Amino acid sequence: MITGTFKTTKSEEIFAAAQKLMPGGVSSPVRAFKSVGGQPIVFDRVKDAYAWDVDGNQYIDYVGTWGPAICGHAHPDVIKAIQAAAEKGTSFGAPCALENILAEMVIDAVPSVEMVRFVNSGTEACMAVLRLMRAYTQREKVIKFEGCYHGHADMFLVKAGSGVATLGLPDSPGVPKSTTANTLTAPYNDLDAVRKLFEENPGEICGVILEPIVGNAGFITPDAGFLAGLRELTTEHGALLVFDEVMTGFRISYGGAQAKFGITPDLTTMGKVIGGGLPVGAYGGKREIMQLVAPAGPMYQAGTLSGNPLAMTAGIKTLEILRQPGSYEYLDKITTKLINGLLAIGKETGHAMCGGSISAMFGFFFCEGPVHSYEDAKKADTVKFGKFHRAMLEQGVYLAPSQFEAGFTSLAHTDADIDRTLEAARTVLSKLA
Ligand code: HOZ
Repeated sequence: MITGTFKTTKSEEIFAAAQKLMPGGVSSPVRAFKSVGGQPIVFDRVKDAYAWDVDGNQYIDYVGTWGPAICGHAHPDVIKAIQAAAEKGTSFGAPCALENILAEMVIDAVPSVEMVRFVNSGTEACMAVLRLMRAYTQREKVIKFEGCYHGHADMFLVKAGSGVATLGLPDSPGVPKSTTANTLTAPYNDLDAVRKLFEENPGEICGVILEPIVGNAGFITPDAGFLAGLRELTTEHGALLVFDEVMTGFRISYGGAQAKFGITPDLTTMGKVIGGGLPVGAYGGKREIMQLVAPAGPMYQAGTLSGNPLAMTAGIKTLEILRQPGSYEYLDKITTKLINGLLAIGKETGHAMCGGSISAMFGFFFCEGPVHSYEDAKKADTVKFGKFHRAMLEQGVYLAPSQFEAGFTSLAHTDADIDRTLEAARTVLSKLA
């Protein structure tokens, strides 16, 4: 816990300079803290469940570099493996055996994946998967859900979550109308809306893509029967079901949300955890569909750094750690303790709060709830969230700087860390107006 005066002088200096050099002073919008007020904290280093800023403040970190750090930051086994791999060169641009190892691990773990293609980010994976959906079905329209975020490719910047929601942006300028004309949207958890879209566009929809648990509009879970209903509807209409598991893959369970819920999509996108903190994305699915990807088939997609040996190494080591018995039980235990504790304190201190967790992913809103959709999430008190966020920071707890982002725990978070976080929350919530 930060004691004494919370000083952020160096962070402020560095961020002021950054704003002259980079748009908004950042490399990715949510980091700028625009929706929570105050200046962003400039990080110096991270280790286990903690981050240290350039002023020397220490935080318990629930962002975990936006998901990859599920084993804890700078896990010694991951670092050692990356160092050894770096001795052999940082990029090959040629096949390497490490790709086979990670591919086998992903195929073994994720029910829908029979073949996989590695890329460099979740955005790339989703961009490619949509091309593949269209190539396979020879149909152009796609259904996505309001508040779901599938990276920043043009076709997906329609009612998107994450930074788009955080900044309250309309769909982005620069995206041609013609590019999004084929992107149809429905409210999350609304099967009737999806059914209607299929009826209104017979034989034209290539598939449905969604976050099986939403993490980019805050944390929103699928209602009972929603995923199964989508599986039925897509099959009935000859369309594909795609789970964007960039956040949930290897986080909700070793087989992702699809293993947890027992619903197998046709294709899956992944990122974050499978790169162990280095830039990796992937898409995979049924062999018959994946065989369309070049050079096996005609659907073109490529990448200079794809399958990079350092990134493959970090991913392999991370998955090796995660598959140790007890990992997910532990993650579930501490995350449940965190969210239950937080909601209980909210109640005791008179704040309307709702939220939940599954495995190592959690979220909460300042509203009565329940939150089933992006529309519901938008009704939460974001001003209060901003105040809570800043005050928690001053207590040494680093939460995602947006109401519209899920939180993440790791194997490195201890019971004592959760206790300290709840103690901080009590201090903050009992004073918060
Ligand atoms: N799109 C990420 C969260 N959903 C934010 C990434 C970042 O700012 O690093």
